[in-house]
Amino acid sequence: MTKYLITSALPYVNGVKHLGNLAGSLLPADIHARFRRQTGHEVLFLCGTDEHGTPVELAARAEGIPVSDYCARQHAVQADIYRCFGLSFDHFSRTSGATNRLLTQKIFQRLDAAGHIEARTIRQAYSPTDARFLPDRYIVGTCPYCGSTNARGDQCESCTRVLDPENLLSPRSAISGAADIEFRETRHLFLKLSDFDRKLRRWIETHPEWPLLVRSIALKWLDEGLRDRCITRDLTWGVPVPRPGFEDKVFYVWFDAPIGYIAAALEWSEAAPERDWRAWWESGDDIRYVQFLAKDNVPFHTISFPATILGSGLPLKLPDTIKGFNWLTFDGGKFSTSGQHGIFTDTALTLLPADTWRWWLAANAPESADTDFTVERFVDGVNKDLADTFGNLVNRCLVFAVATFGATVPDSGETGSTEHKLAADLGACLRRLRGHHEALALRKAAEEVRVVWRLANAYFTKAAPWSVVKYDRDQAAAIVRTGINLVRVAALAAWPFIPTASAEVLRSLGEDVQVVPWVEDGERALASIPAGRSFRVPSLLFRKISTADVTPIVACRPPA
Ligand code: B3M
Ligand code: ZN
Repeated sequence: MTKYLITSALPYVNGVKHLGNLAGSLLPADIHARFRRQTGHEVLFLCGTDEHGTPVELAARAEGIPVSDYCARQHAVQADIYRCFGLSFDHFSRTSGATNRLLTQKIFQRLDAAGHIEARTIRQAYSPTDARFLPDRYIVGTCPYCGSTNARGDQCESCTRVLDPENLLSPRSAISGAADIEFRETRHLFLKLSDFDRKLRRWIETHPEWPLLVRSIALKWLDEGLRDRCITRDLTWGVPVPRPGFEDKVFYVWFDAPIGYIAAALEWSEAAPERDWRAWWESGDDIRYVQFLAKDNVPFHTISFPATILGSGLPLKLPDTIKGFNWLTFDGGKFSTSGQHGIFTDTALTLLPADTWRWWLAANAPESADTDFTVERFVDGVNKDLADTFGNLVNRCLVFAVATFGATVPDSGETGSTEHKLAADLGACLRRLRGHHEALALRKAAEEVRVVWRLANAYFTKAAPWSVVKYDRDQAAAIVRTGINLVRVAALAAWPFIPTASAEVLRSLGEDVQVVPWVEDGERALASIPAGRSFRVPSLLFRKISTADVTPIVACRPPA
């Protein structure tokens, strides 16, 4: 049976992430991992914090603590939040760990030995006041095209032109404001991406099934011609470059970050003797590797990381599928960590159960276009789906069952043609649901879960056991038995999306929640819970919420 290696893009360690980060990689990856486990596949689901880069270093400096302390603390904060969101990683790693450092250095040395690395001298902005070289985006100045005084060295946000820091008029340091910017020569190492042009194109062309978003971004990069990429930086925080003459430099964060996926598997493997990371990263057709990421990460995952792997000559897997996401916007604007705009994952958890957020974000995933989060749409959506449809189904079925027959599944009565028809409809629906999961179509999968819930509710309403019981108690018992089984199917279908609530329902029915099964045969599914089994009504799953439940937290949290 195929095994699934699943990774989500590694969130930067600086600052608690907002709902957009959850929606655009972490959550969809978790839903897929859960679906694959549910269908009996072996899964290795990996993630971790991306801990290098200038913003991380500056965040630590702003707090006046060592970067490593800052990272350790913020890693723990994020790990805890993701645990509360039910993200079922097999391992949540850190790119600043020793495993990733050693692996990154080894991969670099192999690239170097194979001739894919070239040293070049470039001119870089240096500020004597800051005593450091400044990355392009940390130089600000006046745009030579539109005159905006806040243009960054890499781009002017006012006129969107791509800039070179040397184009800026009156450049100054974004870190200190110092205007003593000079351009100094410095030696750097470049990964010769052009060496991989043909191989990458062939690889991407053999995957016509990839989402259009991902393919088009990757092919655009190839069509524009691959430019060699500088993979070193004049910084102290990062993976040290193991080459004479470059001792005072570290790798560019995007060089070591994706290697972090492999390092995560290594760490996972080292934690128990029966685990073997090679069985996941070095295997062939029995493993499918699926990556989840936001669209701005696509070039790194379709071009530079695959080039790194190919050039290393190591027998490591390239992804079989890359699922990219558009943006989740917030009230028509960008979610932003630095701009404090949006809802952050920690605050979200203090207000509503994780499943409430999970459901809406998955059901409205920014797949084919951006999704705009508004409080009204969110409240309306979760009330309709979770309180009125799923919660209502569970409650009305089980409350009526207990009140009429007691807290055991009644055994009298026979099911008939209505239930056969229901079983057939249910089976078709569950097969469609599997298809949507397999196609990584999140919204469609969520919509199919709604169909399961609606089918179940419609059956119960139409069968009306509360009327039938007045003249045919056995018939009412058969309806209730079917209803209880429908509640189970409704929870099973929803489990990848809302695992906490689903597990609560399954437990209340006396089901094992360690291994949550997948169901597809309608007849069998409706006869799964035997007569005589005791059950209970679970506590309220989803209360109705109002905009007042969400509004106070909007845009109120400072970046960590
Ligand atoms: N940390 C960017 C991001 O969070 C980056 C992803 C790394 S994946 C290897 O969007
Ligand atoms: Zn401009």
